Amino acid sequence: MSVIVYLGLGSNLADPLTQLQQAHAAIVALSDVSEIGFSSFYQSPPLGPADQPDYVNAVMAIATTLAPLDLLHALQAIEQQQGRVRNGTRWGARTLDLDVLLYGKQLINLPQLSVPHPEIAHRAFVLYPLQEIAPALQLPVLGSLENLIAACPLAGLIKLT
Ligand code: ROI
Repeated sequence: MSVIVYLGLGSNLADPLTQLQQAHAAIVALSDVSEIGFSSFYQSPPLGPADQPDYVNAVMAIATTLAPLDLLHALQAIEQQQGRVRNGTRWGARTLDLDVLLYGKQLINLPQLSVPHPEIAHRAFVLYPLQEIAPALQLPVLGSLENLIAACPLAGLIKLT
């Protein structure tokens, strides 16, 4: 059985737009994953510590038969391939961040993985790209994307052309 999964992509180092384009290609190339949609690219100031470059973000929809942790591990391998260093700095700059935002209607609470992503409701750089590819989306527990967007200011988010 395949499940519809939404992924968040983000980067603010080493040519962020290229990082996301490469990550997009690497995700498409995963076995047991097929692409359903990919948003525009968006730029935004860093949420959290301000002493780092602006981010580029996008959201992708896939259909997959991978179990949640198998998908997470595949995404972490792509992060590693693209030179991500996990140096323990929380909320620091990164070459590539791949997040499982939603996994069907499932609620997942594991040490390695919380779905829906715990911060999703407060992140313009996730909600607005998501709206582009899934405007009628209903999120488990959190309700309609439309209502989440209405309560989430753009916070400097701009769509890149
Ligand atoms: N800020 C923005 N704008 N975009 C991100 O992807 C992002 N990712 C993060 C933190 C550091 C919270 N800030 C971010 O992990």
